[in-house]
Amino acid sequence: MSDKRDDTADKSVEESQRDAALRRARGEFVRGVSGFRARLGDTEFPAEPGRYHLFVALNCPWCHRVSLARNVLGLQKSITMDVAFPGRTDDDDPAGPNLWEFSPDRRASLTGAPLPECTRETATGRGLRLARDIYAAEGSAERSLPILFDKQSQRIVSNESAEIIRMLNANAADLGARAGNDTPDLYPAGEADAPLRTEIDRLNDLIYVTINNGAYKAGFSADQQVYAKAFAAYFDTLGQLDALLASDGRAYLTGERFTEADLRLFPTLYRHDPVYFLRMKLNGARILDYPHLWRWLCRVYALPGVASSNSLIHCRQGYFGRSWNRTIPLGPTRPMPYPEAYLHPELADMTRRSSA
Ligand SMILES: N[C@@H](CCC(=O)N[C@@H](CS)C(=O)NCC(=O)O)C(=O)O
Repeated sequence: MSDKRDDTADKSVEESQRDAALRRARGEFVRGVSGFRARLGDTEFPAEPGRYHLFVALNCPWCHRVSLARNVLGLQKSITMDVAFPGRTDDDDPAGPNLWEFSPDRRASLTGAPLPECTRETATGRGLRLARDIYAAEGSAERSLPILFDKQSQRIVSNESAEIIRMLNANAADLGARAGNDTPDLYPAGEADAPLRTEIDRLNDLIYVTINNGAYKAGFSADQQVYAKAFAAYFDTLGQLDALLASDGRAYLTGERFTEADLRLFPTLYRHDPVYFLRMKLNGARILDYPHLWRWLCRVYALPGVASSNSLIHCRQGYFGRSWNRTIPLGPTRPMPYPEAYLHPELADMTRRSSA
């Protein structure tokens, strides 16, 4: 009997939950839907500097969207942030497995030491260990990150990254964002910008389904057909995006401005060569093999606040730390280790020449 529920999902934000249980039983990875969807900027949650807080894990690509938006909009002082350990709780944890925890003393097997970016939970005044308990305080059984939290009312505003980045951008000035020309407007609201928004929406749909969530569909599905379909769609879109950038030498996906479409593509491509190529079985090619996408990746990486919005050590620890016999792959190291390679747009030409 088909599950008619909720097929109105905005496919740039979440995937259809139609027959989700059946699809999961057949080995397809189906991502759940976020339950906290309030609006920043309305009477309940007015946009005020210093009032809001983010809970993130740096290995999570959805969290990377919000840490990116916080940095590129210059909201680091206005919005405080806690960072969970990149590996969730183990099977023998008294609270249970697979839970995000704020434990800055936990050692990373990759470095053999605690990770300096990790923090305690600092927003509730209770020093909670688990993100799950932030939800439990509101009677919710959810447990995902990121979370946008209101320190004043001690309530969760949103746990949907697509909406969090849109709201931070729309309320940037009231939140105390960095003024000035180098602060991007990720989703311009002006009448004249309607065609640009349409193009951003089109790219968001394509990139969410085939790249952002597509990577998980490939890497976490236990069905060969589902994996093969996701693999093909992923590299087909990479080809399309490389051709789009090549078509007129544009700097960013929609032209000369860095927009939300670029911000949402970056976390996946940043993880591709050092993590997803292996972990998600997306070994059809490296980003380095797409010369225009590679230069785009290096160009975005060089923007103010981008490099400091994440850490590949957290990504490697998070994606490999509890699987793969707990040993974490150290490559690639040629032509250069990562993330250093992102400082070298010219590598794409070298690769092309050497493979010619
Ligand atoms: N639609 C959500 C997805 C968030 C999400 O799935 N986060 C993952 C981490 S990568 C998570 O916390 N999953 C754990 C869980 O749901 O238990 C968003 O984009 O914010």
